[in-house]
Formats: sequence, structure tokens, C-alpha cells
Amino acid sequence: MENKTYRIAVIPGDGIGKEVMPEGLRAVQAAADKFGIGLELTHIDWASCDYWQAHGKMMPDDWKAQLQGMDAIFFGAVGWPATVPDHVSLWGSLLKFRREFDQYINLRPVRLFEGVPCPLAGRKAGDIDFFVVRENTEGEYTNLGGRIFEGTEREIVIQESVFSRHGTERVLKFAFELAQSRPRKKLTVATKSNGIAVSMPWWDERADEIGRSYPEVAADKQHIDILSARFVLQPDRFDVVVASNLFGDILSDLGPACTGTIGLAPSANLDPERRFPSLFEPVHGSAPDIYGQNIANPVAMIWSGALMLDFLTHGQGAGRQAHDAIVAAIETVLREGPRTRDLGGQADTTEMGKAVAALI
Ligand code: GGG
Repeated sequence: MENKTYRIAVIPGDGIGKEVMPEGLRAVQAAADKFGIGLELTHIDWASCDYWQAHGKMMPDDWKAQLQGMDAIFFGAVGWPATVPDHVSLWGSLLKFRREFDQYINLRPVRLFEGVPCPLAGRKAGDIDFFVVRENTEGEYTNLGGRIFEGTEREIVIQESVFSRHGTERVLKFAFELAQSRPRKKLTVATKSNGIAVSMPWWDERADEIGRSYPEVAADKQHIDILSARFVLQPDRFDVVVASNLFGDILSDLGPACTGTIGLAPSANLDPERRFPSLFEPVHGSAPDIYGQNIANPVAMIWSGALMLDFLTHGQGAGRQAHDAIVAAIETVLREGPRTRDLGGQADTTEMGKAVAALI
């Protein structure tokens, strides 16, 4: 039995975040109970568009103070465009967490599981197994810019990107370290230095510089256009892929789509130095089109919970065992069922979540 009790802020957010969260918690609690990990859950209804409707903002003013003492944030999804514009809900919640808590790594595993119909011909489980490391606090995701001559034919819109040396080098270092720790030791650096002629050549230079400290890692740079094509045509060639905020966001939807469904894809928004709580969430969003039917695939939420337990315990002891037990249960359910509709089955969110939890 571990001595520490981990404090987790549970934020379902919007749409299917509210439907998959109970299944994420069911699995996390089952694994925590089995391996003797103490959890103290604080349920939070803000960081949601429902809260915005009631209060005119996504979160209370003291949100940071409320979360500061937490060990992690377990987050569902954000966005309800029928009532709140997407950029307002995203900048008012998730992006605040990432930036204010300096969660500068967004780690997104991509894996093809047995039993999951793969849209790419001839691929089998094990062929696709890589990580996207997405820079998570700067890059193309900024609110710097503006409009002039608005509403006229002379209208001009400017949107700046920001790449700091500190921010770029730390994500590259993380990616090189991760690649070095893996058997294949391959790193692909996403770039677009032929077209984006200021920031991307500089990003390449930084990658070359950092790479000199990792001679064992075979690193190559690929333009984002051909890199995306290779995700579809040759996904087995990837091991670790590092990318800017926007490129990483796109690649980490495309990767899981190539492995059958984005409903499986988890993510970890990490402050590797552990000064602040890290945040664990499915890659998918709130999916208003299917919300209310309880048909969303809960695996991405459940797998995110496994990543959370692993990170909290530094990938050791009970936390690593809990992670492995959850992933093994996911593997069995994906292979044998029950499965949700995105996987060709008929099960609902709760049935699939209960099936995973029962195997832990
Ligand atoms: N669970 C993730 C989520 O709700 N994502 C909504 C979204 O639009 N995210 C954009 C991003 O991750 O940059």
C-alpha cells in the first residue's frame, strides 16, 4: 500500500466528456483499489460551457488557486459551439490550464490494437505504435494579432506565431529523451521549412543542435505535408514524432484515425518538472453530434486515466502496475468485445466501460 493519497481534480467539461468521464473514473478507481493507490477526487463542474451560460465565463476567477494543490487534472472535453464560440471555450479553459500550469508537453500515443478494424490495408496490431510529442504552450496557438479595415474590402487579419528558444528546445529535448529510451530510437521532426520561411528553418536548427547530444537517436526532419501522407501510407516507419502545437494537434488526430478511431486516443498534458498539476484527457473533443446517446467510445478517457496513474507514480511500482492492468483490460475488450459503434459494435459507453473495469 502506498502512503500518498493523490488529489485529482475531475472535470468532465462538455458533451461526451460528461459521458466518458464516469467510465474513466470507474477504471481508474478499480485499478487504484487493486494496487493500493489512494485517490481523493474533487468533482468540478466549471471549465464547461454550462458554467459559461450561468456565469458568462468558463471558470471562476480563483480557478488556479483551486487547482494548484491538485496532483493531476482528469479532464473530459470542451466545446459546445451552439452556445459558446469554440475559441472562447477553448481559450477560457483548456488552453489556460496548459499555459498557466506550463504543461508544455502533450504526449499522445498512437497504437493499432488487435480487434480494431484498421482503415489502412494490410496493417495488423503491432505495426503501428508510436508517440506524437506536441509542443503545448506556444507556437501557432496564440491570441496575438488583430483585424484592421474590418468589414471593408481592405480588411486585413494578422495572427502571429510564437516560438521561444526555451519553449522549442525543451520539447525537442523531451522528444529526443523519449526516442532514446525506446528500442528503435527514431525521431521524426515535423517541419515546414520550405514554406514557413522564418520560424521553421529556425525550428530545424534547434533540432539539429539538440540532436548533437543524442548521437544514438536517428532523427530526420519531414515537411508536414509529406509527413501526413506517410502517416497514412507508411505509419509503421514512425517511433517518436515531435511537432509544433498546431502540427502536433493535427498529427495526433490523423494518427489515431489511421488506427481505426480517434475514440481510442489518450493524451497527457505534462509539466515534466511537476511544479503544477498535469492534465490527462482524451484527444477527442465534446462531439455534440453524438452527445446524449451514450454511444461514445470510453477507451480514450480510460487510457488517459492509465497515463495519469503512471505519471503520478513516476512510472514505478503500483502506478505502473495499475497502468499496465488498465491497458491489458483495454486490449482484451478491443479484441473480444463489447465494442462501441465506432468499432463496428452495438455496445453503449457504459457497457464498454464496465467491461474494461471488470477485467482490471
Ligand atoms: N478532450 C480534448 C478536447 O476537448 N479538445 C477540444 C479541442 O478542440 N482541443 C484543441 C486542442 O487540443 O488544441
